[in-house]
Amino acid sequence: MKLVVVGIGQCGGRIADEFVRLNKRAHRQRGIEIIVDAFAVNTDAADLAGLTTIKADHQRRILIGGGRTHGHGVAKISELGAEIAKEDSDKVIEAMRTNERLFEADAFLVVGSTAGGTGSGVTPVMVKVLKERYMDRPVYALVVLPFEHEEDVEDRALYNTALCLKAVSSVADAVILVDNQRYIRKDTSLKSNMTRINEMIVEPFYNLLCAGEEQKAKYIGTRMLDTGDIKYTLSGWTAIGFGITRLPQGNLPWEKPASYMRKSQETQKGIQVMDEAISEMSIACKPYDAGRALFLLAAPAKEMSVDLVKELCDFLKNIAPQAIIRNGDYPREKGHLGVTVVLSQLGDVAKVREYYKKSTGLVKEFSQRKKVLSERQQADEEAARDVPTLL
Ligand SMILES: Nc1nc2c(ncn2[C@@H]2O[C@H](COP(=O)(O)OP(=O)(O)OP(=O)(O)O)[C@@H](O)[C@H]2O)c(=O)[nH]1
Ligand SMILES: [Mg+2]
Repeated sequence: MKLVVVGIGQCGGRIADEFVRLNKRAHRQRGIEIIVDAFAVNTDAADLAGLTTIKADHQRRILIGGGRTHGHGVAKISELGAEIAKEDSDKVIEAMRTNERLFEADAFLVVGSTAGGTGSGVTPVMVKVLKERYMDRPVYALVVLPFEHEEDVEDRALYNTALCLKAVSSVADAVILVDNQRYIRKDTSLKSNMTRINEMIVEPFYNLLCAGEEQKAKYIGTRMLDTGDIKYTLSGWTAIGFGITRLPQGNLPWEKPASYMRKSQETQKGIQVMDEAISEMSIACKPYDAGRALFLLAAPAKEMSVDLVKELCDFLKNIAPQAIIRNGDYPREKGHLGVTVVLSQLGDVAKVREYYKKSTGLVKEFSQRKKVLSERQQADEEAARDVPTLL
């Protein structure tokens, strides 16, 4: 599957940058292309300059709202981000049109944070505009939820998140939820290491996007997972996860287990890795609530059997009994066994519901704050009424 990636705001731009690196890796290691083009869109010029891999021209790193923000961002005000996006989205579409190969893309992926003003405000508008312009392509959103400590100290982070989730879910074909907090569960030192977190966010997409793009027969599985399967599966709230394990390298006869043992070890390993993928999903969710799901098994051809695929299918069916499951095998990994899992059409995501709930109180508070501010301004003007003006 080939994507056009559009990164919004600082977080979105950096993750789009990471997708470009993933594409370079696919090219280098496998000779295939998974990203047709990538763009970074921001209201902040310095953030755009800080990217490293997206082409450094004005058609790829696009500053919007320059007239209003003078290139300094929208300071967390998502409403301003959305207004700017409505005015300036043409700039992005124009830039995309300069790429004649854009139509080779199977889908668009718009990426942004839900807490940032630019990410939360611009992402839903961008998705809407792309859907209107390219009606025959799905437009997916990947949105990054804030760390807990950000929610604790800044109620704007919560409020922006609720606004963004509501808007983006009403326009995107699927919303892939990525919870920053989940990436530091095992290693809190990662909190300050955004690059590492971003690598972990994009990693599950590697095999998923590559599998359907393979041309050589030896890299095409018994059941190839292609673009059609992914498009069918992605719908509504979505989570993605990836697990991997190194396979024993024993090549000498006495290092090889007997075939009956090998088979049960193989199945056990496969299930273990799938279980890891599910517990490492990008957002905490209940597989039981998924309406659609897919999994991709990647391993050396000799390590994959029809039985293993069947066992994995049964395992997933067991925990996601309501889901229509698509699956595939990808004979590519050397010395590793990897499983990618996507759970989609999630009926109920507790975290999303929590954001909506917590923000209802804030709606009143923010409009009250706005009112107080304008009353103060009025009082100031009133007090200065009799002072002569110099201008
Ligand atoms: N995973 C990840 N999260 C990030 C990254 N950069 C920022 N964030 C998160 O994104 C949120 C802040 O949003 P930003 O993307 O910095 O803000 P913005 O969209 O540029 O909007 P403004 O700066 O308000 O105009 C916070 O929750 C951060 O934790 C990143 O590179 N990776
Ligand atoms: Mg910013």
